Amino acid sequence: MSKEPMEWDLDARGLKFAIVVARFNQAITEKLLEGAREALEKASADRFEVFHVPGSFELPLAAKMLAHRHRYDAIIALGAVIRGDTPHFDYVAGEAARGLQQVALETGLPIAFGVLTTNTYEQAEERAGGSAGNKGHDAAMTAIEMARFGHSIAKAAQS
Ligand code: INI
Repeated sequence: MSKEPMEWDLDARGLKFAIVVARFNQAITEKLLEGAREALEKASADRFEVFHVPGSFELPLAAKMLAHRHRYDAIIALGAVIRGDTPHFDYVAGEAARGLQQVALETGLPIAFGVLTTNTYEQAEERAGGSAGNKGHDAAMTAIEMARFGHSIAKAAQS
């Protein structure tokens, strides 16, 4: 597995985003949000709006509701599912991943998966602005890249 940092040099001018954040494990998810905000601001995103939901399990429905507003070029979903916290880790993590992908495929709107799924709280901290970077930032950069991809395809179809 590559440990190389991904190369990010993206321009988000003219693009609009929704960020949907789970409040469960809020100390972690607010750091993911901070990383996502920083990435969008640095890339000069036109606008982004932040929405909160109770937990990661609620992210897919929230993403679907937001997708149906037709106001965004991409959605960034942020959450933290920690195995130590729950015997239903696999359901919450699995349904969040499956549901978000399903909404993206059904609506055609890019949805970046910024949901940490870790064994321990410490591992989540490492990935939320600690030694392993900030996965909220990475999810935002993925959302920018996929939003641009969508626009480039639309442009190519016109020419
Ligand atoms: N939600 C999370 O985002 N992370 C978790 O680790 C978690 N645990 O441990 O249970 C969690 N549970 C709540 C779940 O997302 C729903 O909000 C809840 O089941 C109500 O639908």
